[in-house]
Amino acid sequence: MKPKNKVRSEGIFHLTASEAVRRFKNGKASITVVGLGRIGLPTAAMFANAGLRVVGADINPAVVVSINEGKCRFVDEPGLDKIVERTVKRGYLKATADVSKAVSETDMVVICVPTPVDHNKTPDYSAVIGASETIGKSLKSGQIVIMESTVGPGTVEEVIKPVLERESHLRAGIDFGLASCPERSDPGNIIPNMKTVPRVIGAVNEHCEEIVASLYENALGVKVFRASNPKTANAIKLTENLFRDVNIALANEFALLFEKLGIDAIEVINGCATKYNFMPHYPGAGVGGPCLPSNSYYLIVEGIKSGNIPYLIRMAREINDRMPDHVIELVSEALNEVGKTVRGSKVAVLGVAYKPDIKDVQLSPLERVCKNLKDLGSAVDIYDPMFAGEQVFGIAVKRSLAQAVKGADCIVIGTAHSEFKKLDLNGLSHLVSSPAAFVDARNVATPKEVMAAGFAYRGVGRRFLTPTAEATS
Ligand code: SAJ
Repeated sequence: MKPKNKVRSEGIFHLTASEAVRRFKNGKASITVVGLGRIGLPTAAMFANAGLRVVGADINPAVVVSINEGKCRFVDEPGLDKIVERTVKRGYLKATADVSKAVSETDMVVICVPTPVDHNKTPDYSAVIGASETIGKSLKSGQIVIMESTVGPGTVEEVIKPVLERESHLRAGIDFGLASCPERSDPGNIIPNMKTVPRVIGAVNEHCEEIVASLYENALGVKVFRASNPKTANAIKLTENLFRDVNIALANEFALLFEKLGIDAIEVINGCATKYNFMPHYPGAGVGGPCLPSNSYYLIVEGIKSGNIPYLIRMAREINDRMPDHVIELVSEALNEVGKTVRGSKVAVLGVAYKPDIKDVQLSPLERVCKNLKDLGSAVDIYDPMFAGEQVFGIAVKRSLAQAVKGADCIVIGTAHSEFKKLDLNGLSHLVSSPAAFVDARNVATPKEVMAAGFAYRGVGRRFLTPTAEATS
């Protein structure tokens, strides 16, 4: 049972939950969102869209300027641009580079800064610690701080809380409120998710939980799962992501196994998916993005500190991180089938984003695929509709699929962008340097159709038949 703290007069933390929410709704209370990236900007926009006064604070002046012009840089988040434009125009959302001033003039602070892992796979909390130091210096009694950034369980209680208390000379749970509400949105679907996906909230005490839960329920209209404390809320967020990473690793392990057994892993998984309690996950080029490749290490670090080092989630990371190497193996096999080698071949990589229809290459496994191909002596061209004409991984992305494929000895499907789900395989076969190879690392094409178009085919987890075997099968 969390200790009930005494309710005092000033500041929303010292009001009843209903009074606090009323103040936000009638504009007498306002919110600062620190960090206006792919989570922070939608968070600020959605609170502003609910009629709350929001100040978005970011250290990047260019981000501040563009938002105050009503612009949204995330072209792949449907609906976000219109909400930003409308809420800025109506004065509900404004941006500033002065975090301290924003904190001193508002009532609640939501932290949405990045929490990456460094090259040693060690969580890098410098951004959240830096933000907490700045916030702490301006923190007043009665304010509430909410951590939406993903951190290891215990980090809010053991790292963020002491920083806020040290810088503010205030006490969490007594003078100010502190809660975790880990972000749970799917990049590319953030606005719909923020309207429908329940939020998990864990606060330092019951009163703070009541205010924060009431605000998210009333302002954003979402259901709230009330966790016992911030540590538990962060454990829930990490568990759902690590569950996904481990299951993707299992799918990748099935793919590697079934390829050797001449069994089509996609057919197997789709068959399994007909059973009511099977959750399909699919093999591919590997696991990328700002979340899954990093989240495991937040928990692994806590495990190492507590003396219980997890095995399965570490093994899953190793399996997923190995998939780009497997893609190279498939490219080599397919090129060998047409008498070519990786060295000296031209490879067209179609899709480098870490997942379909999103403009984001953070920790994309295709970076390793492109690098390894170049290291092995291939000439690599890229086409990705989200990056056409731009530089990605130090490579100029072609402006069209045809430009990338022309004269290629091998085509690699790296991302399952919608555009690649209806490829004109016969048309491509006239553009490539025949005989050519086709490696599908995201299982968007049908093996038989690719082979019928004259390519030497390989796919992650896919069953394939070489032309001679096809003839006799
Ligand atoms: N991937 C596979 N096989 C699968 C699913 C995904 O190889 O069956 C790969 C993707 O290609 C990608 C990576 O894994 O490279 C991550 O895919 P993802 O769909 O999990 O995409 P994310 O990283 O944007 O995941 C986010 C996460 N949201 C948060 O962390 C708040 C995740 O928890 C969500 O499940 C996911 O969005 C979603 O689909 O909502």
